[in-house]
Amino acid sequence: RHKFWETQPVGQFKDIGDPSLPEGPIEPPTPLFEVKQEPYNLPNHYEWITCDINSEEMCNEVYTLLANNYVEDNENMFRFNYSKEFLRWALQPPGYFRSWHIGVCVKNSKKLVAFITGIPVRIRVHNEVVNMAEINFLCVHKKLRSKRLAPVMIKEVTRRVHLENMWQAAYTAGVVLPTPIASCQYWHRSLNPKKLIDVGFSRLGARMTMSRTTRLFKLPESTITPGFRKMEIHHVPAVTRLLRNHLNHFVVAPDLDENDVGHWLLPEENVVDSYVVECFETLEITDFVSFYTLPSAILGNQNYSLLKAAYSFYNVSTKTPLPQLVNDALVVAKQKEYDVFNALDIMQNETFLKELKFGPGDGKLHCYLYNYRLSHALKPSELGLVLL
Ligand code: NHW
Ligand code: EN5
Repeated sequence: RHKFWETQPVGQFKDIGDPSLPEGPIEPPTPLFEVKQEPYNLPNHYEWITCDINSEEMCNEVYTLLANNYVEDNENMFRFNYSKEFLRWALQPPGYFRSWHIGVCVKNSKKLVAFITGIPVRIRVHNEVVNMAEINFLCVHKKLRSKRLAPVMIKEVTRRVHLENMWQAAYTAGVVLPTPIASCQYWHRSLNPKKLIDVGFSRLGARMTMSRTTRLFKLPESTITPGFRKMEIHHVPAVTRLLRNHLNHFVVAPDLDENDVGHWLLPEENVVDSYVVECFETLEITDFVSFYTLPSAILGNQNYSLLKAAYSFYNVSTKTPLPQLVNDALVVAKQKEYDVFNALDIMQNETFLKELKFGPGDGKLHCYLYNYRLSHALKPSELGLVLL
């Protein structure tokens, strides 16, 4: 069934539920000098490039490859449209390796036809913190599909991760592979229901009119939580303390320090938005909420070409009830003209999804670890990791 994945150190379907298999690394690290020193072979006429995402030209190439060839929904109506600013942010966290931004291009024309990336991350699994790579943006040009290029790309990124003495990875996908550590569901909260219905993202419910639907999803003009404000750099230590404490409650979660929080959570226009709740008297930070911006291209609609979507990122509530906090994020997203607010059923998100009128989507997101076995799959609520 899985000619490639059967050869890889990942949990295999046949091993599910086998109590004799220990939790932890599947293969031990090999001595660094034994890691293959040369890149894997590509088909004739193609070559590897290491992408400099800071170069305007290279960033454009990557942006265009993904805009035309990256992930679509099951009916090919929408395609993720990561912005260039987003890609720079996603690919250059503290300690990133340029060698993990890998392209394949045509030798003659230098046209980029495939891409895969890794970034370093510390991930805690139960009580153990492991240095891992987060793999994302695997993409093969539509015209080069089903030629077994993806396995070569995965082996090449694995080799380059090994060269940095890292032996585990985390990744997510909409497809089922051997074998998910958690299988999560997308939920969607309409902010602009008329547009969502017009473009086929959602449907008018049974016995619903457009005006009833608009009323159903109406939000207040402004946020209601006292002390709700945009996160600033001086909030980083407090947000880091809150977040580290919060992430301890999950079985798998990133281990973030102040540097990471500064990178991943300081607001950046049209990339990431974060809000803190500052106590009026003590100036203490009691809560925060964040979302990232990932529009989708609307394929083949006369009236609209882009769906503006916000995705719930990391949220922590200690004083403000989580539903109220996220409702304020919905209000902000609506003010900023997002069409939809998306969230997975991970962490404590189930405590607000129904109450805030999110509805289940038709997409799933499966989360995976490479070279690390878990004895049981997690419930989505046990997963504390959000990949972009
Ligand atoms: S998930 C998004 C992936 N990208 C897309 O869906 C974009 C649109 N699709 C494409 O570009 C987020 C192509 O269809 C792709 C496959 C490139 C997906 N993950 O070349 P072939 C990520 O970026 C397996 C992993 O002929 P193709 C996460 C498939 O099962 N494997 O197919 C990426 C089969 O293997 P099998 C996937 O359609 C994580 C083989 O590829 C996959 O032309 C990567 C077929 O290859 C997917 N999403 O290209 C793993 N989709 O065994 C990282 C298909 O079943 C692992 N396949 O025969 C960790 C590495 C680091 C370790 C460090 C220690
Ligand atoms: C790597 N980091 O399928 C990620 N999206 O539900 C890669 N559906 O938008 C993996 N099909 O349900 C990504 N509307 C895997 C996801 C790929 C994209 C995807 C799904 C997630 C999605 C929408 C549109 C469906 C269009 C037809 C959907 C229903 C919304 C409705 C709003 C009102 C309340 C009920 C739900």
